[in-house]
Amino acid sequence: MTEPTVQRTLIVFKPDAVQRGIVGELLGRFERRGFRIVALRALRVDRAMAERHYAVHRGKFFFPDLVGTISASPVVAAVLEGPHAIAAVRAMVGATRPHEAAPGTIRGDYALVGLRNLIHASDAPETAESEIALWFPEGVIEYRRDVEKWMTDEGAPG
Ligand code: FUP
Repeated sequence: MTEPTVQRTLIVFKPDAVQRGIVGELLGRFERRGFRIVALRALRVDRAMAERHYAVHRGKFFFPDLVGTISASPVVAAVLEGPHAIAAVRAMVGATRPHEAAPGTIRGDYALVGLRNLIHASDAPETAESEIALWFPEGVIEYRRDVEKWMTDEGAPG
């Protein structure tokens, strides 16, 4: 088989996830799926950082709420790496409006309303690259795990 595209994507567990004490549980979903954690940090987001992160939404009516919500309390950010990571992680996160998110997704299993949607995930290769640079200016680590051959096509027949 042809090797699938390995991508990196940024996820941020927002203040509601940290305050509810479910970051580990949610991060575990991505680990179990097979993604490698290549960066991880807990931090407070100040207004300037929040405004840069949400720059595409600047000017929209909900922009002040977005900035206020993500800077209200600490967050946990991570970079995940794996095949088709950007789309696969977005699918695991679920629809932006939690009441519309499918059961089985993070938002569909844990969230109900708009600004309390627990997690951010990059939505495209360009945004993933710029968001990773914003949240992890020191860069990410590179490694492989021995279990990789049992979780990818690598080493499998065919
Ligand atoms: P998502 O990538 O699913 O988090 O969605 P977006 O990046 O489009 O939106 C970022 C945040 O803006 C979401 F967490 C929810 C919020 N939002 C609103 O509050 N109202 C809207 O109409 C759209 C987004």
